[in-house]
Order: sequence, then structure tokens, then C-alpha cells
Amino acid sequence: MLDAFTKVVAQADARGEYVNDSQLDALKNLVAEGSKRMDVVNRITSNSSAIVANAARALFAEQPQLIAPGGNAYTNRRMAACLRDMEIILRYVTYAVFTGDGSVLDDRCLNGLKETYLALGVPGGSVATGVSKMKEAAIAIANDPNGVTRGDCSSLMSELGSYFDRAASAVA
Ligand code: PEB
Repeated sequence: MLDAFTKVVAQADARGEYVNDSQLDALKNLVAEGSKRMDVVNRITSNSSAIVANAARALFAEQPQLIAPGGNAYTNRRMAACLRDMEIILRYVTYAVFTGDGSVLDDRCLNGLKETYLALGVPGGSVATGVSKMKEAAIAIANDPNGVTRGDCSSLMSELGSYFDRAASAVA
């Protein structure tokens, strides 16, 4: 598990070089813009239940066969496992935004997840759809200009979106 800083150090060390100016500039910018990042993490974290529940509702509205008898989210046990999985993925996305690096998401959540779903008979494409619904909701909440100091959050939002995309494509 790396963060934006340890990633740069690991890459420099692999080449036997000092951290270079452009890497330092990028990290300096990450620190200068750090409050935005914390706000994003905070907003997603404090709205996580709504993000998960709404994304799941939208997924089941689009794919009602999942909750029909024989569907993969049929019975309370499977429904609970499904909501829990979405919550886990969202939690790891917040860790990735917080650290500014996707490795925590890859190493601790996505690695082997597709194979797990294959073995369980969980439809990975449906999980990916659920993840992309969480992406829309999380970006809408994190990028809401109301109640915060206004600033340009476009690159942070595309970074946030990329973690959801990574999760979706890992299981699709
Ligand atoms: C991954 N998910 C499930 C299991 C595991 C995971 C390991 C099996 C054990 C269990 O049932 O608890 N666990 C989960 C995860 C991490 C982890 C992400 C990362 C660290 O440790 N079913 C659907 C939807 C989808 C879904 C498409 C969006 O119809 C999920 C939610 N996951 C789902 C379901 C099960 C499951 C298990 C229904 C139970 C499957 C079963 O027992 O038949």
C-alpha cells in the first residue's frame, strides 16, 4: 500500500535517483490543494449510506432479475452481502482519494475480486453498474459548490472518478 509520497519515493529508489523537480512540484501541489481532498473524503464518508442505498436501489430498478427469486441479491442474506460489498468498495475509494494513490484499492479490495465473484456466481457486470452509480452520486456530492469555499476541483473529481472506474473495470 502506497500513498502519493511513498509512490514517488519507491519509483525514484527503483531508478537509484533523487526525487526530481517535477515530482516535487506535483507533491507540493497535492499539499497545497490538500483541504479540497479532505473535504471530498469527508463528504463521501458522511454520505456513504445514502450513496450505497441509492445506487443499489437504482441498480435493482434497472436489473430487477437480481432481486427476483433465483437472482443473486435474492434473500436478505444476499441483499445484505451486496450492500456490504458496495460499502466496502466505496470505503476503499475514499482511502484512495485520501492517500492520493490507488494502490490501497487495488491491493486490499480489487485484487482477486473478479475471481471471487466468478466462484460465487455474483454477476460482475452488475456490480460494475452499481459502482458506476455510486460514482455519479459521489461526484455530485463531492463536487457540490454549496457550503464550501469555491475552487477548481476538476482534477480531483477526475481522480475520484478514476478510482470508481478502476473498481468497475476490475469486476466487469
Ligand atoms: C467480496 N462478496 C461476497 C463474498 C466475498 C465478497 C468475499 C463471499 C463471502 C460472503 O458472502 O460474505 N469481501 C467482499 C469484498 C471484499 C471482501 C468486496 C473486499 C475487501 O473482503 N450480488 C448482486 C449484486 C452484488 C452482489 C450484483 C452489487 O446481485 C454481491 C452487489 N456478494 C454479493 C452477494 C454475495 C456476495 C458475497 C449477493 C453473496 C453470494 C452468495 O453467498 O451466494
